[in-house]
Amino acid sequence: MKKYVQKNVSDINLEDYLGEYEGRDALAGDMVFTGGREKESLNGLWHYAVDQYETCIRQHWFEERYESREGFSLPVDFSFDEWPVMQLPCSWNVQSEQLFLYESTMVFTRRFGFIPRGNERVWLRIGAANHVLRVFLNKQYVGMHRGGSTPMFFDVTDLLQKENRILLACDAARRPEQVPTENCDWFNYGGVYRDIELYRVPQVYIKDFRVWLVPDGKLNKIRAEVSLGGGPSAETAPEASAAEFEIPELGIRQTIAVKNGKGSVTVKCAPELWSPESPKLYEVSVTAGEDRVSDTVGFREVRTEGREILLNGKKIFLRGVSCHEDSIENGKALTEEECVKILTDAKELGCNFMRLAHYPHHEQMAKLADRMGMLLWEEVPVYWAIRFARAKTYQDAENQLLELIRRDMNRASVIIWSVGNENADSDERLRFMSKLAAAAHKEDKTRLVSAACLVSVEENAIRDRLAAHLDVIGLNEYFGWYTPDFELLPQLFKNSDPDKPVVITEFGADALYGHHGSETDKGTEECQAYIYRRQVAEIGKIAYVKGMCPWILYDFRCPRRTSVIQQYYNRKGLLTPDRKHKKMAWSVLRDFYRKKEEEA
Ligand code: GCB
Repeated sequence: MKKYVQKNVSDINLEDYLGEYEGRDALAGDMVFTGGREKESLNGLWHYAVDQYETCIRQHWFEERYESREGFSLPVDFSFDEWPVMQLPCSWNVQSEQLFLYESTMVFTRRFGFIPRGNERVWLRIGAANHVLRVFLNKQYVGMHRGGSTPMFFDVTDLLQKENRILLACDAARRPEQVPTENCDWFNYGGVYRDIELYRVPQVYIKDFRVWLVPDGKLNKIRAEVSLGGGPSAETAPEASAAEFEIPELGIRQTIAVKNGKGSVTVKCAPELWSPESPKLYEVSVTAGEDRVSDTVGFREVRTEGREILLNGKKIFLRGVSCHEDSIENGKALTEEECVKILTDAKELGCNFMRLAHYPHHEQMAKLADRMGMLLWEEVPVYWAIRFARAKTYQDAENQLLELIRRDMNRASVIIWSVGNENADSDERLRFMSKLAAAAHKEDKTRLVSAACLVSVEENAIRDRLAAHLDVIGLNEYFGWYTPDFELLPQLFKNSDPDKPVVITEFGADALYGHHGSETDKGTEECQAYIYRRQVAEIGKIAYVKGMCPWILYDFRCPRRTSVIQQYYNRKGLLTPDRKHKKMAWSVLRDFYRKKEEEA
């Protein structure tokens, strides 16, 4: 009894109540390949409570200290099974008006049954929770995850019972030291907004499985790499010594020798190549000991040569558009239908390329893009004024980048990893982002690395020092809008002489659908369409510009945008936020892309 009374007192006087949870982060190194695996879903109705003061983690609610001791019963500040319920995954802001602007901690809990099958390990995978998630299972702290858009894995083998209680404390607070930092140009949706699942694997299991077309210009070799996890104890190297790699449609069945848990093979073959026009996919699988995983994979090569981007050895112009993960009804928790609609709209616009800004979108986007034929730029939220000097912020950014790369490594649609957006060119930022670019190159030698850079205003040129570390230079420019003098755009192109391809990663203008006026009236459809006309006319003339993805496909929620035209939406969309109505600029871009396609 005494212990608990004292604990209570220490709870309310403890300043560093988060300290005890540090050091148990789920990281990229904990990820487990899940393709083709059976899963047990924990999606569904969860009890929830708004917990603004984080009393749950201060007071250790997860310990469930409500039993009576020596005749006294202890008061508690929670009643898990009597809390209201919410369907997870979701963005909580769009579940009720009361929660719309809530940006702090929410606690979720549910019970679930589990039937152990003996010799197995069990991983809890949560697709994403914004921004920090702390996980508790059966009265124990399991671990935490930072980064609001990438998946996390926890080994819960030793904690699971027949009847279980899981508790999730999801902290949506914006903080200066986080990635992204506290200030950004999109809505900060809170929640556990991607799938919550359990995966059973054998004691020795396939931890990672990567398959790609070797990018040596020959288009005739597939490489597969496999790594194993587990083993009789964590210290011992995994036992399996061989794995079987198969692509039945290509007649490939190849044994991979596995040493110290790792193995790889390069197979000569002639796959039908994947492209946006012909998105051919193959079933691939690997078996090791008792474990088997599979995936559906396209084979294509992307590389640069001078100022060209080559897809399967052919020059390509990226006819793109940018997009946020944001919907009126569902916030960031887009349904599959919504994702299909995004890709369908982009196709109708004439796109072969999309920029998924400014953070990793749901993995189903890349899977659908593989199927539907769309090239993708994927990005980590190193956005604006990140704390570049802080070592832990770097670690967080790099971990998010590696989680993204490992998650989408087998997606043919993804051709570019972006390490950030619009960061001012300081020495600290150069150190931070060049290291990040090197980490992306080291992890994945089959794709291009880029970043959306700012125009050098002093020189009106493409001069970002980070460009030396990138394969493709992304450039955000807002001539006609934030930089009203349009004449500066042709000047900028003349002043620049990049030694690699440039993609115009943003340009655009706000317009409220149905609001009409003259070409110079800001906020009208005419003004937006005029800016698009001028932009495409200039961009179309520049030989080193190898692609573009204007800002943006749909209007999106944004707390910074308060004018009568905006009403808390960024109105630079080519379509309205309900995805129903096209603004006039839509056809300007569509016509330009049609012309580009004919020229190709
Ligand atoms: C930018 C940012 C983007 C903003 C956009 C705007 O340069 O990269 O996140 O939403 O401008 O509308 O100002």
